[in-house]
Amino acid sequence: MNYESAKAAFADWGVDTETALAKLAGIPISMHCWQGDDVVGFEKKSGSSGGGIQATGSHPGRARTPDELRADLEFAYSMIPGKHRLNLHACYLDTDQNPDRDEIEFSHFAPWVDWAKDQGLGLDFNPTFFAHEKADDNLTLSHPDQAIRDFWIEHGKRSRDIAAQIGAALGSPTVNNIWVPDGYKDTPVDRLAPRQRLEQSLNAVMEQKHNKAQMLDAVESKLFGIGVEACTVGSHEFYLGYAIRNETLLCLDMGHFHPTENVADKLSSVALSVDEILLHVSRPMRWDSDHVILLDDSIMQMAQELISAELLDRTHIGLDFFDATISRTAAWVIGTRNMQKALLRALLAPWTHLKAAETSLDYTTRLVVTEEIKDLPYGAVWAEFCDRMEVGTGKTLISDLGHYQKSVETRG
Ligand code: RNT
Ligand code: ZN
Repeated sequence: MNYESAKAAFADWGVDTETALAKLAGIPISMHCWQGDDVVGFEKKSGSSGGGIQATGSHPGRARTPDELRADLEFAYSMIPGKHRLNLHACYLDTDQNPDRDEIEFSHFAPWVDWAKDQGLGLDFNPTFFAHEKADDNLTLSHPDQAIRDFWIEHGKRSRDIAAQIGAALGSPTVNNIWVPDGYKDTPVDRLAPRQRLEQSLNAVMEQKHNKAQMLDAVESKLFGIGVEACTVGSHEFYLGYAIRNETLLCLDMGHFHPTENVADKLSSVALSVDEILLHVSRPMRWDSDHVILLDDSIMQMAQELISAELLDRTHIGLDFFDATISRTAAWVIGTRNMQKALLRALLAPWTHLKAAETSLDYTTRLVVTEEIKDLPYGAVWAEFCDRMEVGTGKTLISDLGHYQKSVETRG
């Protein structure tokens, strides 16, 4: 079906495809740097990520340097319609120096900022509280040893400063998201003390107030990770309370809840208590396995909530997955486009009609409509969007992704 017929099909339902396309073009997705190199980073030391997260697979082409990662990102962004953001982790610094985590400075990230400026991208940031000898016990900000806590507090403070400077340099607020792996493999006898320590450490990290036009604080909860199955110090309840009391953003990672929980359902509730939300859109499979996101029900429900509850203006959409068994650039492109496709579908839904049916308790109409609109020609509208944004679809996309992948396979 061509775009004009698709436009007419949606118009029949009272939906204007042009409005939807214009809205979609203005929704930035924060693409995570760590899909490009399997969460390794560029510190001058070797080692795996630790902290209960792990990229598995050995597909050729992993980016080994900041230049390689930037080249891969440029390619990926060229395959994704619209203007987006990059989510950097502190361990992705770009410098000849070898600062420890408590020594990082803005200058270590300046090449990223120059590049982002050049590319017209916004940047987000994350302190890295894992893959370090002082995190080997899976305890950082909640560690019983004050010296270890102080080390990580310094890292957290510096990250916020760096994020604020990045935001100032780019003229767009940098979301600085704190996730710590802290937890216990086996049942702790005291769950309160580590949570009190985490809270005190976070307070120390956040002590300095920053201009919200430059930096926004976010905190990310988790149910469990590998090696911390019995208790995660920064649980959902912990951070929900923390975010409300301290007026930070709350980060909801879709892999950080019980598998039967519907993370989309949390948005509207959380939105009543916090001003802004950060999403880590991900795909858990049995656990926090961080698979590339599909255009599946969980992602579409998330997009529906954002549109139906009008939460787009207060939600920062970030992605969080890492798959090393496939082309890493393709993983970025497929996942980011799927998030956009889900948003497009939600933008094309006849919300007024659906909400009117629901308010009048006419659940039959609601069900007929939600099921009938599944047959509408979303593909033609998406193809038009890609066309206008000068990015390929279908076979062109497949061959472009394939060509690029071939070009990086000699990396070794
Ligand atoms: C880990 C969290 C966290 C990380 C990144 C690398 O379970 O989801 O967001 O994936 O910080
Ligand atoms: Zn996450």
